[in-house]
Amino acid sequence: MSRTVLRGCPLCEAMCGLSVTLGPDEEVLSVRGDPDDVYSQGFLCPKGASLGAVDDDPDRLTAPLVRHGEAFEEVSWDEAFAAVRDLLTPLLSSDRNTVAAYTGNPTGHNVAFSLLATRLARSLGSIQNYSPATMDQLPQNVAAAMLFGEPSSIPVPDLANTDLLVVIGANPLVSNGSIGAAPDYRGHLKALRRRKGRLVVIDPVATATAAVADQHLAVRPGTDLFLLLAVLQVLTTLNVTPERTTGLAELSTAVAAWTPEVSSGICGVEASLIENLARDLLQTERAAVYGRLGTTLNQHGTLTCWALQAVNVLAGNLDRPGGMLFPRPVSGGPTTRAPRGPAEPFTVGRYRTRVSGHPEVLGEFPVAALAEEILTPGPGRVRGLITYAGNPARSFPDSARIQTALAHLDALICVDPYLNETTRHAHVILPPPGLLTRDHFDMALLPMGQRNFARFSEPARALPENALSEWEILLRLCAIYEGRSITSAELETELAQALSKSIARFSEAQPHSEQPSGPRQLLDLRIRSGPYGDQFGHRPDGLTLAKILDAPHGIDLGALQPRLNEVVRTPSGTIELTPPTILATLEPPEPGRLVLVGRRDLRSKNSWLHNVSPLAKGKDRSTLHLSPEDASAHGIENGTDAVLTSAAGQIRVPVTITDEVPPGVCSLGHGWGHDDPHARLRVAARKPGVNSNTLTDATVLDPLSGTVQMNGIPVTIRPVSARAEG
Ligand SMILES: Nc1nc2c(c(=O)[nH]1)N[C@H]1C(S)=C(S)[C@@H](COP(=O)(O)OP(=O)(O)OC[C@H]3O[C@@H](n4cnc5c(=O)[nH]c(N)nc54)[C@H](O)[C@@H]3O)O[C@H]1N2
Ligand SMILES: Nc1nc2c(c(=O)[nH]1)N[C@H]1C(S)=C(S)[C@@H](COP(=O)(O)OP(=O)(O)OC[C@H]3O[C@@H](n4cnc5c(=O)[nH]c(N)nc54)[C@H](O)[C@@H]3O)O[C@H]1N2
Ligand code: SF4
Ligand SMILES: [Mo]
Repeated sequence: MSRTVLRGCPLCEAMCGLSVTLGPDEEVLSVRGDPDDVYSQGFLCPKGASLGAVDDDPDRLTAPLVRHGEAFEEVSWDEAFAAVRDLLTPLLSSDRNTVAAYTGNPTGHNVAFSLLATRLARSLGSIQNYSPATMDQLPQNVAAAMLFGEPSSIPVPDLANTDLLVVIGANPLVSNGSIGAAPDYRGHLKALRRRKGRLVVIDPVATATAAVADQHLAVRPGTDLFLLLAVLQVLTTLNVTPERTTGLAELSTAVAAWTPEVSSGICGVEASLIENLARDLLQTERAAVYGRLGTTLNQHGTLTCWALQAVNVLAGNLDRPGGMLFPRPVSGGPTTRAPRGPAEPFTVGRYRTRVSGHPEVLGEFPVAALAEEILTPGPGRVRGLITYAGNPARSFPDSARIQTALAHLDALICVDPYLNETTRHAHVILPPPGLLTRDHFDMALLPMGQRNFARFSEPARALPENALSEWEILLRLCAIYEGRSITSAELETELAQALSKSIARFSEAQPHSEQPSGPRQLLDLRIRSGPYGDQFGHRPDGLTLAKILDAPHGIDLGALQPRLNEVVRTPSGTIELTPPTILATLEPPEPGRLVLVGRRDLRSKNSWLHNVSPLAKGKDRSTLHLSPEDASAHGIENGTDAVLTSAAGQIRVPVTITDEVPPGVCSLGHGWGHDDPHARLRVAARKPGVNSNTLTDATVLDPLSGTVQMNGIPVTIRPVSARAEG
């Protein structure tokens, strides 16, 4: 007998609702889009369709591993946690800051982690916190904090209603979008065209998204800030009167010199096109400017994100239907309830890294600093590292150095299902069970969705014998960090009590949960006290987790609505447009160099889906895209190898010649290079690809957020044949 289970997809930010059919032996027979899903209405992509294969990958670890020399031994969970305790306790009891934590990307798709993140960090009690934010969206968070007073308040484009969508440095037809993702992005763009709306893509590369755009502006890498300053300059000359703002006069002064003519010389986009863009944004009632990694991963990331949102504000497109809107997440968030007191100005640098003195930003240090924190001798040197769902050996800048650092640790504990390029250095690997065995709720992603909705998925499969849920693994780690012999059940009770106490501070009702224990209890408390919640009986029609559980296709909570009054949390109570002083000393990037930018692939997710057979099929995806002009200037032929050199390192990579990249720009995806003989990724090793982060320089950062420049890396290129071997 087969049975069908509905599940939220945990593989990207689009949050599709899937329908998984299992056979009598719990084998996955099919994965389809759930046509009745309130959010995704049947959409699915090749990754979602492979969800069963992801879980059934024979290389997935099923028992904890402890390393002795180069060899790993399978051990029991008790033995594994005893090993973790023995490794960490001496470090933690002498200096807690000698143990660092890195929280990788998949934790954002994991409700256990979302609910436990704060406690894990508090239990560890170390300032050494790292995450992909400093190679992803931290510039957007810092810009949101500067403008709106709350770092998590990043608005998303209202795709369903906009008439002019400007996409800067994002490729949603491949990435499915991010911080504004959507199931069936292509369908949204087709609908935009049907209602006579326009799509403008600003990207150095003629991407899949640029290919369907009405206009593609091929900006020079790393110069979007200058283009956006010119858009602001034009807008300030058009007598705009943005509501609820301060600092417009200071902004006008700061951008006065950045006319379209001046900026055009830097960004390579014609002055008249910049001028028209500004006017169109102002004149189109429903217009949205949206940016992602092409705007963040450069030396001016924060200023670029600040300028982008300032354009939305000045053109009257923020907090408007069809413009940029702030979702209202069902499990609540920093702006879904009244403020607790007067707003504090946004500050960074409460503490700094030991070696280079990088300031803390939103409680984290730059990933670019971790290697030197481990490798530089002296008091306080990082000697222990815990990774939760991360692969620094492939995702971090300057791969050679971070790999040396990983090998140098006295304690590396990895919560990860694979023996990969990072975890091969681990002293202990704690593997969570498959994605289908866990509760799924997109707690971290609902604040970035296209509609407000709620969907909770129960496990599709039972937990295998001897497996420990990720929730349980994390609770047991908390107890070790805290040096307590406390059971997981006791810790759960503590967590629920602490959450109830904090809810009681803003709720008149008596917080209590109808869910017995575990993640569901905490989630129920959040939902009931959240913006649609039943407020523990005060609003009987409101939501509880039980009601959401009864609606496996999801509960639609409506289109995104204006909510600026709730969102703005600055000390002045207005959107603060005064530009940061650093704007006065801007240096454009050096022109005329060949630069490397990143590229994503539909059947991939950063570094970790390359071992899943159905997703690994097809031709080699890890090739360097090079323009015909640059190829012929350097004597490089299609399909041959070239040697690419940067300040950080050198790689040998096969070349695909394509006019999708303009002269002066080449592109290569990250997360490849599955050639480590100590990893156990048998499928990925057949097509290992090349690790682009060998070339990423860990010393070039956006000073306001500590985010590393991963796009626009200066490189030189030569054919392999120019010297005998690369
Ligand atoms: N299939 C797939 N989907 C994914 C992922 C994946 O690995 N694979 N990863 C997920 C993750 S973690 C994230 S954060 C998101 C990222 O989502 P996106 O940001 O949409 O993804 P990218 O493909 O990196 O898009 C960045 C774009 O910026 C362009 N670019 C580079 N430099 C510049 C520049 O200086 N200026 C401008 N204007 N553009 C520039 C690049 O050419 C590229 O098209 O995707 C998520 N979705
Ligand atoms: N050059 C360059 N580098 C980049 C980027 C770029 O555009 N260019 N993008 C950056 C961005 S946006 C991001 S988000 C980072 C991603 O950086 P990371 O998060 O470090 O890298 P991933 O490849 O996503 O690694 C995910 C790890 O989690 C494990 N994993 C998967 N599912 C689970 C699970 O359910 N539980 C646990 N415990 N583990 C799991 C996988 O086995 C893998 O080891 O990479 C960054 N690096
Ligand atoms: S688009 Fe994203 S959420 Fe939807 S099926 Fe694909 S990977 Fe899953
Ligand atoms: Mo990311």
